[in-house]
Amino acid sequence: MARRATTVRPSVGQYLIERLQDHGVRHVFGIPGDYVLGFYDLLSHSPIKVVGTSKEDGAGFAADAVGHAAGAHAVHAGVGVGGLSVANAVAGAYAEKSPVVVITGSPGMRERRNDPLLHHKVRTFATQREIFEKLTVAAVVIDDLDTAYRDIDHALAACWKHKRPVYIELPRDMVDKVPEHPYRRVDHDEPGDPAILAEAIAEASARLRAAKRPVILADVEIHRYGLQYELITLSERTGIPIAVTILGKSVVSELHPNYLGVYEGAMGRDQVRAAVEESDCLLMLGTFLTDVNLGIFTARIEPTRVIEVTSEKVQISHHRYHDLRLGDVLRGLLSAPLPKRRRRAAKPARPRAAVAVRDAPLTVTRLFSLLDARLDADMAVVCDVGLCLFGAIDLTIHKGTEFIAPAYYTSMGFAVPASVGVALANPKIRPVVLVGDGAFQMTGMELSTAVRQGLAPIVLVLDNHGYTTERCIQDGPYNDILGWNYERVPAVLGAGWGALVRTEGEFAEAWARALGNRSSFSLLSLQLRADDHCPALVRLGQRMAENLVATPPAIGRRRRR
Ligand SMILES: Cc1ncc(C[n+]2csc(CCOP(=O)(O)OP(=O)(O)O)c2C)c(N)n1
Ligand SMILES: [Mg+2]
Repeated sequence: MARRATTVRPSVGQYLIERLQDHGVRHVFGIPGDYVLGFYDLLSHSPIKVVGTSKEDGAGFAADAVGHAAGAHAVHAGVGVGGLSVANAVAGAYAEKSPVVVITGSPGMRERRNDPLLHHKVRTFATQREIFEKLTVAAVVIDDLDTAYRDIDHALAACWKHKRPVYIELPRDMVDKVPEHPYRRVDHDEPGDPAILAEAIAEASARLRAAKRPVILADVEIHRYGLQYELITLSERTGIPIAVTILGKSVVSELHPNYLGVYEGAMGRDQVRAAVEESDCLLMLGTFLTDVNLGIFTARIEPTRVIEVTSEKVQISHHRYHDLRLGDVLRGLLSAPLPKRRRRAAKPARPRAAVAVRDAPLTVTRLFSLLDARLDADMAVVCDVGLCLFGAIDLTIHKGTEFIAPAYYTSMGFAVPASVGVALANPKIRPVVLVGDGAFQMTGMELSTAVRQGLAPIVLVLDNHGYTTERCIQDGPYNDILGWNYERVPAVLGAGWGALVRTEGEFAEAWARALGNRSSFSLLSLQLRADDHCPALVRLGQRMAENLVATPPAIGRRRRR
């Protein structure tokens, strides 16, 4: 991007709003507090929409979900109570690379003189910023009028470049102040060194040309940097098939003939595992080597056969190239002379039309088959942590970036609030929320936000009477929770539609009715046995139990209904 110089003299608050818009922010999620009311007033007179949530972590998950699809998003959280409530969601955005801007209104600079005990203060006025320094790539307090514009630009540029959260604290008496001096605005977007890029591309393409069984393993950074088109073009031009990790799932349409499936070491399907592990040149694009992505480290990938390209480095066997941008490397590979191979991935089977057996009790395996056959290109699967995440691995996502899950940081409570962000970011998409009963009890009240925003997610609550994922690792009474009548949530909220689903027939009927309900949310309370697991979860549970506890796994030891 070319440097552009502009002379601007808006107030600090107006400048922040302008720059958020420049970075594509269309919504700010959060809850007001007295220290931020001035900024809220400015926001409400701007094109940015303020979306009130029930709790700040809901705001954080909603913003994070928008960031998953290469958008920037902002969350407001009041100092102390609000800021610390949003911290977990911001930590997840950091871990999984999502560009979330945290804005905190705080006591004015004049009020801070003599260090008074003002409400919401934890230890000092710096405490919250110090905490957020650990959770973000830039944490600034706009306390100096001479550097205010520059500090805002610095934080937003860091957010955009690293696709990670930043923290901007706005003392309330700074919002309306206008800096005295004009400012030369600079958009930092420095290209990498062309000589390093050329050398990296030459080495990578020579390896790809020489390879007999090259495979691409694509992951999360392809979503975050919006490089889906480049990825699929590279695969189509060269005939190299694409496998993805669970965190990168849906980076390409899973109906594409070059798509292999989700790779997750020994936890995944054998055909995908073999293709990836037996490849003589594995091109890993934007990959995070996390325990979940690597099937709890059951992955067997030979480093000398790998070309690893991330936003931070290119590593080819033991050679490393730094200061390159992921997009430049992908585009460089696209223009490199690479042969077109005829060998293609076996075309993935379209999901078969699973016919519901009317009175058959619903099981986890059948639920995912029935659901797979019913997903379409206008739906995004927004998935929480638990059994649903492992079951969802095998769902067929029709378009790109329509599977959204915290598959590395794995914070429960993500999906319901995230679906609000997903639907607001793209109103043409209908979120299908997969959430366990435990996770629903954490943030399900954000359906209230969906109602206020006129959204119509289809929420599938997998009610297996507690923490089944934990039961797979180690069972005990601490995995039981209070049973709720989830299908009656609409009565509490005065909106939406709910159904209790015990059989396949009831699922088919409730799904059809939910599809037709475009005016508000639909909630299907899916009654499942506590000891009903999907195969991937059983494998994960065994693996984690081996790692974490001395006693053998307790799967199925305690039977529930
Ligand atoms: C915020 C948070 N707290 C605790 C955990 C640990 N944890 C992982 S899975 C799980 C159980 C999930 O229960 P539920 O949502 O009912 O899904 P299920 O496993 O039963 O399908 C727990 C407690 C977590 N990942 N995140
Ligand atoms: Mg559960």
